[in-house]
Amino acid sequence: MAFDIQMIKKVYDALPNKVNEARTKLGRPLTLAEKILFSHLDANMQFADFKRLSDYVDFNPDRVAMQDATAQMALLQFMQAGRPQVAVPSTVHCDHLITAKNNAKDDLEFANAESKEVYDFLASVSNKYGLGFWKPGAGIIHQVVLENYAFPGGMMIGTDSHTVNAGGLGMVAIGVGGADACDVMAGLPWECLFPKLIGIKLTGKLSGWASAKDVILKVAGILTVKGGTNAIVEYFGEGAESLSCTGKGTICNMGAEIGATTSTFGYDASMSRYLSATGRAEIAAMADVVKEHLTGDAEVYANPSKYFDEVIEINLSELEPHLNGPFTPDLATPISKMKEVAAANGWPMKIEVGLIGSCTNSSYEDISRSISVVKDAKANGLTLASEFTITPGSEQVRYTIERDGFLDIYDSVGATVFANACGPCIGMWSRMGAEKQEKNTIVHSFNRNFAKRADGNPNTFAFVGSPEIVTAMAIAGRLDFNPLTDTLTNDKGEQVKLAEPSGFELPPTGFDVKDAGFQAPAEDGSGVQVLVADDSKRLQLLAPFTAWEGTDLKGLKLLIKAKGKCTTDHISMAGPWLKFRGHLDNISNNMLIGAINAFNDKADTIKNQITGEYGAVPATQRAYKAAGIGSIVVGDENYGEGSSREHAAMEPRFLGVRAVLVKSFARIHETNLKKQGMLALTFANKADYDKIQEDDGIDIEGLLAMAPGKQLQVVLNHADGSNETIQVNHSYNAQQIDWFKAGGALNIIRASVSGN
Ligand code: MIC
Ligand code: SF4
Repeated sequence: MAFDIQMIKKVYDALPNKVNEARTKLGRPLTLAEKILFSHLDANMQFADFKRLSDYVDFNPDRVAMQDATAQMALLQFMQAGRPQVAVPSTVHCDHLITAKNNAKDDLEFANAESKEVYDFLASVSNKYGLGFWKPGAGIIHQVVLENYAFPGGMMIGTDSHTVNAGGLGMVAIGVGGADACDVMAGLPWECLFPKLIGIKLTGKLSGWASAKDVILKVAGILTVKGGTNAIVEYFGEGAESLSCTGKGTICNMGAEIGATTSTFGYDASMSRYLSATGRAEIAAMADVVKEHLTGDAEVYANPSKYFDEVIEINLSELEPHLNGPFTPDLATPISKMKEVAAANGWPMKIEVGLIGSCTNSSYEDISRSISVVKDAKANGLTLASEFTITPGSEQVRYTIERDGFLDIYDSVGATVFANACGPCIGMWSRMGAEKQEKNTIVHSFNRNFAKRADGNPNTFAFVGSPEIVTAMAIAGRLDFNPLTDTLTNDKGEQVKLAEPSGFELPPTGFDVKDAGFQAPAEDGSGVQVLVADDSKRLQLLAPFTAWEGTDLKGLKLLIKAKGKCTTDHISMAGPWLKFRGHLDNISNNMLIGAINAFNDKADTIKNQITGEYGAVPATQRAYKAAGIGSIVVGDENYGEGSSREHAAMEPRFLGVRAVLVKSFARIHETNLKKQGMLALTFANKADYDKIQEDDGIDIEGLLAMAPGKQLQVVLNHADGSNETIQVNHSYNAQQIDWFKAGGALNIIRASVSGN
C-alpha cells in the first residue's frame, strides 16, 4: 500500500506547469535539482534566477521524517509551537536507541524496556499530532523512507543527515536540525541557501567486485568531506541508469560525507522497478506520465559544464573497489593499493570485525551479493577469519532475507544478526573489550568512521567499504588482502580465490513482511495526553531561551579553542549519550568533550579562567554560567561536520555560550546554531585563528547594526593587557538576525501563535 498518494498526485499534477514556467522564465534548460527546487518554491516567494550560494529561498517540502534520537528534541519544540496537527505528512522512526549486543531478539527486548519512556513519549506525540510512528525494530529511518515514502521529484526534509538517501528514488531530500523540521510541521516554509550544483556523469557499467558504494567512496576521495558543502550533486549518464535504485540510494546516502546538501538521480527504469517491488506500482505509473520533468533536460546532460558549477566524470567500467579510512570517510584507498598504504601508515593489519548493514548498505541486493561471497567461501573450504555482524535496514528486508535462506547461511558461518537498527554505526555497540582501548582494525559498510564512533574506542581504525568487500575482508581477516588478485588458504591447505560476487537487484519472489512495525496516528488526536514526568532523566520539557540583551557582548571568556577536526560527534557524542537526547540539561554534560584543546592537545581539559585550573569542558562552562559570564567557542575548518543533531547547537546555547567563531562551518550545524539564537561567525582572515590566546577575554562588537553581509568586530583582550581587533563574517539574512535577536527561531513562532 502506498502512503499519502493524494499528496503525491497533487505534486505531479502541478509539476509540468511549474517546470515549464521556470524554464521559460529562466530561458534555459533545467537540471533535475532545479526542477525539484523550483516546483517546491513557497507561494510567497517571488520567482527569480536565484543566485547560487548567496540567495536564501523558501521552499515547501512535501514531507518530514525524524528518527528517535533527534525526534525527541524536534517534537519537544513542535509541542511549543502551539499547532494541533502537523501540516505535512510526517513520520517518526525508532532506530537509534537499540544497542547491538547479543542478537536481534534480546537486544530489541532490552531496548524496549530501557527506552520505554522515550518510545511511549514519541508514540503518544505522534498519535496526538498526526505523525506516522515506526516502532523499534521496524528498521532504520532512511531504508524505511526509501521503501515507503520517497517518490521521484518530491522534496522532503528529515532530522538526520542521511535523509539524503532518498535521492536514490529521485527526491531532493535534505538533512536538517529539529528546529527546521518543527517549522515545516508547523506549516511554515523551509528556508535554504540556494545551492550550487555539481554534476557527476557516470559512464560504463559496474562489474566484478565494484559496486555502487565504490562510486561514492571515490567521489568522497575527490571532493573530500568539505567539497560538497552547499551543493546538490546530480548524477546522470548511462552509468547512472545502469545502477539499481538502492545502489543509487547508497551513493546519495554518503553524499552527507562530502557535506553535500543532497544528491539525486533522474527517474528511470530502476526506480520504477523498485517502486513496483515495494508495493507502489501506482506511484510508478503516475511518475511515468510526467517522467520528462523528473530528470534533467537533455541539453543539460549533453553539455553539463554549461549548467553545473562543477562536473566530474567517472567510468564505472574502470572503477576499482575502495576502502576509505581510517577516522575520516574521504581517505580513499583503492583496494589494489591498500597493502602498500596500510603498511606505510602502520595501520593494524588484522581485521577484528567486519560489519555490514546500516542505512547506507542493507538492501536486498547488498545482502544477496554478500551472501554470494559467503557461499563461495564455504563451498571452497573457507570460513570467517574475523567476527562478522549484520544490521538489516528494515523488517521488510530482514523478513525477506530470512525467507530466502540468507540468514541461515550467515548463521552457518557464525555471523551475528543484530536488530534492524543503527546499532554499531552510531556507537550503540556493546563491543566486548572496547574499554581496553586497544589498537585494532574493523571494516564496515556504514558511512562514517570518525574516531570512537562505532565502539567508543579511539584506537579502533575503521574502514568503510561495500558489503561484498567487507565480507571478503572478514573471510580473509586481513586489511592487506585484495580479493581481486589474492588467494586464501582453505581447510585442505589449498590456495583458493574468491569468486566475484553476484546478487539480485530485487528479491526474485518479491518482498514480504508480517509486521512492518507501522502505527497510524489517531484520526482526532486532540484528546491524547503526552506525558513527561517531572523527575525524568530522559525527557525534559523545554523552556524558552532568553532574548538578546540588545547590546554588544563584552567580557566573554574563551571556552575552548578546538584544534583540527571537530565534528558533531566531538561536540555532542552519541553512543552512551543518545539516551539523553530528550533531556537538554543532562545531555549538556557531553558538550565538546571530544574536541581537542589547541593549547594542550587534550580532549575535555580546558582552563577555567576564573580559577586558573584545568577541568572538563561542561563543568567549566557550567561554572561560567553560574557566574553569569558568557563564553565563546573557537574552531577550525568544517566545524560541526557530520550529523544533523541540533544538540550540538542547543547544548552550548543552554549552557551560556554566546558565539562560535571558526574558520568554516558545515551547513546543517551553522543553521542549527542560528536557529537556536547563537552567533555563528567565521574569521574574515583565517590566520586570525592563531591570534586567539588561552586567557583571552573577548568582546563582540557591531551587533546593534548587525545586517546581512556586514562584518562584526571581535576584540581579543589578551592577559598581558594588550588587545587586538579582528574582523569576522556571518551569513545571517534579515530573518536569521531576527532569530538571534529573539533568542531563537522558536520564540518567534511561539509569539506568532499566541499573538504576543
Ligand atoms: C549519525 O549518523 O551521526 C546520526 C546519528 O544518524 C545523526 C543524527 C543524530 O545525531 O541523531 C545524523 O547523521 O544526522
Ligand atoms: Fe543510523 Fe548510522 Fe544511518 Fe545514522 S548513518 S541513520 S546512525 S545507520
